[in-house]
Amino acid sequence: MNKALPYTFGGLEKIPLSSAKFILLPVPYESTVSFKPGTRFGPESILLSSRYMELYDEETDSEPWRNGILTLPEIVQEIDSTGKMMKKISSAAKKIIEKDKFLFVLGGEHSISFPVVKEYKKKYSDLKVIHFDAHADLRIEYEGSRSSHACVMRRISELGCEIFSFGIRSISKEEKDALSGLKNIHINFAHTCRNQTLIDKASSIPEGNYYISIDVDCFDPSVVPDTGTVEPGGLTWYEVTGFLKKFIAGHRVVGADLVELSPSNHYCASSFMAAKLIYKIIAYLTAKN
Ligand SMILES: [Mn+2]
Repeated sequence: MNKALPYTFGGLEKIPLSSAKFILLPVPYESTVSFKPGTRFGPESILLSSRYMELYDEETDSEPWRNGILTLPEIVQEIDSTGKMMKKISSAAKKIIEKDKFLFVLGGEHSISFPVVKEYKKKYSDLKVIHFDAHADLRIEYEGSRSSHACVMRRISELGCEIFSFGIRSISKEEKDALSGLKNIHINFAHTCRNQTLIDKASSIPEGNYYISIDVDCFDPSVVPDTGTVEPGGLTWYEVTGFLKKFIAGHRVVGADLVELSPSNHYCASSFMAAKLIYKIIAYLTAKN
């Protein structure tokens, strides 16, 4: 049912699930994208780019791959049924979460975060979400769909998860007005996330079990031009990694995803950035222990 991809993350050799601490699950799902299509090519492009990364991380002076990173076959897209696709993602996520592995999902569009967070929430009842994005993703529905990428954080908030969003610079009046009633959502607009100010915010976030969801459009288009819906005024590499390093050092993170990469054929910086960011997160998580 699932399709093996020609590449593994980092070009690493396949290892048994039992010896892997980090499980990468490619989910090339795309159905509700608003503008530029192509997020279904995201996972493969990340894996291809990741082969050219150094596996030694100079910042943490470590070799994160030695903790065991396994790339699973991709979940084949159900084009005609969103419900069917979400069920497939749920059951794949459940199997990994039950085994106490760190699941890192590679999207695909942002709607795939919902079934994964839902499964994590069953295991960690206090689950909270760190959300990097240009958009609030808080619509009740979008173009007739409640499963759209533009609604994903609204759906997650309905699970009862507290959400901390960073880099937001695109929000509708309706979403903004709804915020006063959505006490579990904390929005940090992009203009309040500049330089050290963003990094300092990491220490004010409460303790708990966290899931990190990174929509690559949180980055400035000069860093990541290849995404579904581009917004100017985004975050830089050092702002995001600086925050994550500090946050991970002081908090318990149990799972993550990186979504909305829509790779171009002419320019590979976005895919290389995505691959490196995933490896950096693994480096920060393993440097802690
Ligand atoms: Mn998003």
